[in-house]
Amino acid sequence: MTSTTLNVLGMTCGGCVNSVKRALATLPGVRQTEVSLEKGQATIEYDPAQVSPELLKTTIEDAGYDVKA
Ligand code: 9UX
Repeated sequence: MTSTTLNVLGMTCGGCVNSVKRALATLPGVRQTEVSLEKGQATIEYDPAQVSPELLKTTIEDAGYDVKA
């Protein structure tokens, strides 16, 4: 299992946090996500055999937010 923290731009309320969590939860291989509205960060625990960091990023972007490494 691997963990990464991504900077997520554009989250402005708790609903955004839930949107990001929901989007990530649809990906096979994602085990756990912690999303901080205050920090604007998502920490994601995932199986690198099943999901790539690039897919984590594009999934958050497709949900309507921006990701800055
Ligand atoms: Mo809150 Mo975010 O009303 O996509 S859910 S701003």
